Amino acid sequence: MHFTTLTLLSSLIATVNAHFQLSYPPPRGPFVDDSEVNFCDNYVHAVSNRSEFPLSGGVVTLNSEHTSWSLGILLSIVQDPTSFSNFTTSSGQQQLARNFASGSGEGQFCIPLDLSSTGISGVQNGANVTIQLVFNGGDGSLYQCADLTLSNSFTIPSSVSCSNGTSSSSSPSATSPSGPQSASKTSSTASTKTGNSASGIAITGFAGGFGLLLAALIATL
Ligand SMILES: [Cu+2]
Repeated sequence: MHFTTLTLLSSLIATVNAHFQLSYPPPRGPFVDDSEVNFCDNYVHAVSNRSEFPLSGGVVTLNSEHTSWSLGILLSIVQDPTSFSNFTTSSGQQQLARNFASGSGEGQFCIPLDLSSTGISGVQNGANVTIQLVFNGGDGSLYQCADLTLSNSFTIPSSVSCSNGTSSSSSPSATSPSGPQSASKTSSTASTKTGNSASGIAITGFAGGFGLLLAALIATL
């Protein structure tokens, strides 16, 4: 009985500790917590309504639910990338639009993503590309994807919240991904910012959900 209870509690804690959500550009589909350990949050095909994204001066925004994490951003120029192998270079390494770097803190983060400076062949005005965020907050690698059409005239909409944040770990240190593949490029020093808008809602929601689950569990003992 006690062992079972502990096991249940552990799995509950593991569930409510998850994860991260890509906010901008919009992901392939609505966030599915349990699927985020899979390729593209288990959305295996590119969407038909791609998002325009600036060739230079782009940003990615996300909500982190972990206090300490790493993030790298993979890029595919395949029209309908359906597997991790579509996000590799000709030599089989991860094709990185942004090198793995560490971040700290929960809540909203705004991360610069200047695709024009990646030097990846095929990254040009009008190109259809897909980015895949690889996030690890200590419970394994998590994945979300966004299908984009690149534009040299498009700018990030003002509705995308990339301000009112305080600078956090202004030059994230480069880390090696824990998987068998490793980053092949040198570290960049772009900063990440963290804000506090909206993050409280998500965290409160999770905490509340956990409390209810815990109460339900205790009631069954
Ligand atoms: Cu998590």
